[in-house]
Amino acid sequence: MTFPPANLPNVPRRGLMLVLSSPSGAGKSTISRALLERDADIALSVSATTRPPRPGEVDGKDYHFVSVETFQQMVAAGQFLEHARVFDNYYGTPRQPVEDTLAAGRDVLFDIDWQGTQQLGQNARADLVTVFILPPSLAELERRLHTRAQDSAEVVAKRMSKAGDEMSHWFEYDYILLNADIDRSIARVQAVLDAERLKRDRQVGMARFVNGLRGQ
Ligand SMILES: Nc1nc2c(ncn2[C@@H]2O[C@H](COP(=O)(O)OP(=O)(O)O)[C@@H](O)[C@H]2O)c(=O)[nH]1
Ligand SMILES: [Mg+2]
Repeated sequence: MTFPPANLPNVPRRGLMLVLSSPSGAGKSTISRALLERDADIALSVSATTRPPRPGEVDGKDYHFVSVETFQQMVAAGQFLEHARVFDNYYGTPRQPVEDTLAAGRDVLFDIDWQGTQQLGQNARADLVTVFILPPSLAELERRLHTRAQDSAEVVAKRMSKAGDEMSHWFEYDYILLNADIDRSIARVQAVLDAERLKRDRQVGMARFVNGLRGQ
């Protein structure tokens, strides 16, 4: 199913920044992928990372895979909107593509952790909508991490041990989603996005439109 934009194209609105965070394996990537496929008005922010690519990951699409040295140069040059160390690697959101997407009247989707979410919140709270995704149980989280089978047992164990820390930040998010049924979760994130697009403050062209309706 394809969802239409929130309002008429001739009623401009401010773009928003939709953040999805979760512990590894809660289903965030699946939800993001589905959202991007169904909705032409939102684009993914492709992060830079120093972690090596997993099998099947494409440079420039899943991540910009960079060396630690390049990452540090980008930090020094102010090229990141936010950046953080997660597990043993660095991750950061390149600034320019986000600004370009918002300027073009589209929304931006971020798959970032709680540290990055906090940093974005400091600079752009009004444009930020944050969703935290929780697994239905710890056993289910572990099962998903194992069946993904892209990481070694050691990496899975490490991610499990970090899940508790990550989940402790649920309280900092606008929306909390328990992902027990993937289709339902996708529909719910879409519902959040649709509702947020309709917020009055984002509809910067509405006063003019209503004046037109009233013949003024
Ligand atoms: N702060 C921040 N976190 C990021 C960024 N990109 C990815 N992350 C987070 O880093 C964590 C690890 O991501 P990844 O290595 O792809 O493994 P995943 O947990 O299986 O998705 C996830 O929580 C991501 O949301 C970024 O640009 N900034
Ligand atoms: Mg991910």
